Amino acid sequence: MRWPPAVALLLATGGASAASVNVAVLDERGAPIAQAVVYAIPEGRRPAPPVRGAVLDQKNRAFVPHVLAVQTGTSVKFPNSDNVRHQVYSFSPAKRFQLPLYEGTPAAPVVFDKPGVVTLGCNIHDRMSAYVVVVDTPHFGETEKGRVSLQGLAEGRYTLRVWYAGLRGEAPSQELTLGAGDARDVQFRIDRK
Ligand SMILES: [Cu+2]
Repeated sequence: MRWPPAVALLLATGGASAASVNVAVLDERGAPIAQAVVYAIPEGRRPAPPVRGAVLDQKNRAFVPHVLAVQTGTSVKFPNSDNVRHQVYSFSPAKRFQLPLYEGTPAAPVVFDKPGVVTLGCNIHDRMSAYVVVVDTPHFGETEKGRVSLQGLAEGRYTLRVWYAGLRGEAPSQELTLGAGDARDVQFRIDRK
């Protein structure tokens, strides 16, 4: 399960000195980019491994959510909430796998052990697609109306990156140095043409 942001913040920091970054992700005309994953990689510090798993469900012949961000090393469960069988697969270099054809819950979760974007499909339903965005940090979030807030960050230097479905080339990035208690506003303007 995933904790709501407020709870996750308390678990991550337990204190008032944590910094936060409010990120806007906009296209070349200033329109918000939805379902963009924003993540902050700490510089010179190796984040603790993930303690929680994640779930990518299959409902009404679609993956839910369509974009799932996880920290490297996270195990993801793939329940099937439909009454038709699905067969989940990926050919992406960051994680190649194929689950057996199944209903209900498959025997074991899939561990995403390398960073990168993993594109998922279903062998039975060509139109089903999803992305697991595997990042080397516990500090990530997904934009809603082009905005996302990363909270509970320790002070230090970070590289902030953005990924969204359809991105061509390298993930846009910005360097950031956070002091204790900082609340920073950052904007990405991405030319989508
Ligand atoms: Cu399917």
